[in-house]
Amino acid sequence: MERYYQPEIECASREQILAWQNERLVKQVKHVWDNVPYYRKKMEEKGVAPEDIRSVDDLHKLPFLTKDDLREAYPYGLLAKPLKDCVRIQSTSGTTGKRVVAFYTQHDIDLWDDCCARAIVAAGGTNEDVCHVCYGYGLFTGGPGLNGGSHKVGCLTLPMSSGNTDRQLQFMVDLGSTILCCTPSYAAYLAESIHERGLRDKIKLKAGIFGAEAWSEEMRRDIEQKLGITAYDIYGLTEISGPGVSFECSAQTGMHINEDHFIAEIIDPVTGEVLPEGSKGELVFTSITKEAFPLLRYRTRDICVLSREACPCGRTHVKMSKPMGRSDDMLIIKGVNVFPSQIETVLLEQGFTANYQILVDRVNNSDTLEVQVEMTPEMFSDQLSQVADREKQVVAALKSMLGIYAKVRLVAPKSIQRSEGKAVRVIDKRKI
Ligand code: DLL
Repeated sequence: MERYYQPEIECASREQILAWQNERLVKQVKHVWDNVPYYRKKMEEKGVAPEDIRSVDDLHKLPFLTKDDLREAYPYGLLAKPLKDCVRIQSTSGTTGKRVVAFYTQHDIDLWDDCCARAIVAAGGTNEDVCHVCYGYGLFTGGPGLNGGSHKVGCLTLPMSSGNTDRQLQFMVDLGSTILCCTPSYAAYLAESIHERGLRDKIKLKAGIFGAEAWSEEMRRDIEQKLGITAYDIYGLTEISGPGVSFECSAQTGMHINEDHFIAEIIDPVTGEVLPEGSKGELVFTSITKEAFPLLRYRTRDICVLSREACPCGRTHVKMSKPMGRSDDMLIIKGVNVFPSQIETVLLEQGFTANYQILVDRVNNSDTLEVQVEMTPEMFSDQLSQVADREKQVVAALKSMLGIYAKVRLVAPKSIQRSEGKAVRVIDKRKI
């Protein structure tokens, strides 16, 4: 059995990590200045030149990049290498506006594969594993990223892509998949289907690597228990490469950011001010090793906390908490900030599964919030009065978590559409 593991990098001292970051940052700023006129102009407007950036301490002097910049510069405006040196593009789904495209040289793909390999190893993966990848393949980074990582680890890789649940389950059983990679909502759906078909004893899964969308600790426990696996979180975004920017280890208390490739900062999402370590705020990344699409100080919109507490796994790279939601996902209902993840936590604590939908509307100039959640089959066979009592309990629990009233509708099992990729859980009719 071989383990693809790089303790000299992943467990390096803080001094060593900083030395890598300082050296690579200086080089990267020069590369961008020389090759990306769009960013050079932004630096000039801020009165900063490459000589001003001598170490990570100078990072705050650089201008931010946002998704709007990426859209404005679409498609080639932020490219830092000639097209002849690029071998791949990937793209965001474009659900919140014009698509964003990211470019990769072969070197960039190798580094990305490496980051995903680290995630698979941290989940216990070795060359004896059968890695079942049902993130979407194609423009979405999920499938290609985990596929590349799985190859590096030497797993037998099943490039399933998403959808066709019957075929997923057949291959899972026939080929003895041991590691499952998909979105947590699809994992929950697969778990439900395995249970219904009585396949639990026929599957050999031991670990899951789930990410690309927010999921709560309660949902983790639910999936772990239903599939009999350990479920690990993985985070990333197309702009910064894709999955594997950070990943969870056996401690399951946050995701190690691959600091030899990415420098993370936490800023106040309103003022842009850099916040001290341990503060909650918006995550900003600077990629220091990418060649084709090297973004400096990219604002992710993801809200989280960074921690440098020693990790029992021995890895020394900084950990980020699960994103507590995106600053642009946050709903403002009757003037109150509501994150969908808070609602999910309440529902799972109350014994429901993650099959729910949040409907927001405005009636007579006042915001309304309705949460529809599926009953489990056991709840569905309860007396009507018990269902009404349960509804009241959820209303009270939501009121206590959010501070506002939410109408709750318990709906029949299987009545909310299942997701094979990222789940659409919020319908905000105020925006339609
Ligand atoms: O979702 C990349 C990815 C693929 C990550 C597979 C993990 C696994 P995008 O489609 O560009 O890329 O979406 C990026 O998804 O800014 C977060 O808001 C959200 N996101 C990604 N991973 C997580 C996670 C991929 N583990 C956006 N928890 C990010 C919560 C996540 N949100």
